[in-house]
Amino acid sequence: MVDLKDLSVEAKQVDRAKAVFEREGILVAKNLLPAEVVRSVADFLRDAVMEIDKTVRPYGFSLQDADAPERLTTLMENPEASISEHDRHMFLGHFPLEVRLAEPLRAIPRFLNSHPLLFDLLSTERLYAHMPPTARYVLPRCSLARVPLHQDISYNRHMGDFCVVWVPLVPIDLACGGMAAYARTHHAAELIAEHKNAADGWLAPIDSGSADGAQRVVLAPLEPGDVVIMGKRTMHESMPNSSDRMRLSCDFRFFGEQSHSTKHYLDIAANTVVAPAAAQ
Ligand SMILES: O=C(O)CCC(=O)C(=O)O
Ligand SMILES: [Fe+2]
Repeated sequence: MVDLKDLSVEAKQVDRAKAVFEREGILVAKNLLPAEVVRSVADFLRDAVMEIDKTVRPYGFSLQDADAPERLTTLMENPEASISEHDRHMFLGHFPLEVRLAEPLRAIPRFLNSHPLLFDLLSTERLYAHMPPTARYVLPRCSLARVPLHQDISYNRHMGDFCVVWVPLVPIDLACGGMAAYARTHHAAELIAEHKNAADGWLAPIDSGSADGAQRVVLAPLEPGDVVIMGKRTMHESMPNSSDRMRLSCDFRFFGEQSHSTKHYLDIAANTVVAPAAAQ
């Protein structure tokens, strides 16, 4: 049995953190992000949820209603409600592209660029981040909006080696779930059976039988300021939110100078988005 404690290291203990990351393929870096960085991103995303609510209201309800998850499900299953792809994606818990590209989210990569941890984990002197990052909201009592069991490599075949950094922006516990991940799966092959997105936009779940159940760790509790770092092959999935709180999180994919990407990425030190060669 792997326990959350086995994966957790104070962020300032960089050498210990690197040893855990290399051994387990999952690291919970405790107290990595300063409170003001987390707060600024959380406030920005909370305001963005209010904007999403404005798109929902013409359908006769609000994201703040107790039955909002059921109302959203009914709405999206109604063939007569013509909902654009943009809105559908947003109603499934994703923040829209303009939010994900906005400057306030860059506070997180900017801080990480000032801290030794990711440089050490990736053995690099320069840090890059895939653009855009992902940001998600999960409504209270919502079991939709869950990413099925996957490895990030299957969603990011355009990058060489990279690590995933998952950032909770609210306290995560067993009720307000974050993720569960499988330790020591970071050297596994890519396990996806078929590379085709389902109607909900996700790839079909990989078979949990590919890993030993005893290696599964529910990554809770976590405090704002803690981050989860995983390898590109580490198996993981979302947990439901059965609490009366909204879950807010964002996730980034970082790579170093020995790696590459054929899509847009952020050169963090230069604060510049680099476009793929063909698009320049
Ligand atoms: O936020 C989630 O529920 C899933 C996140 C995830 O799969 C990731 O950060 O790679
Ligand atoms: Fe993922």
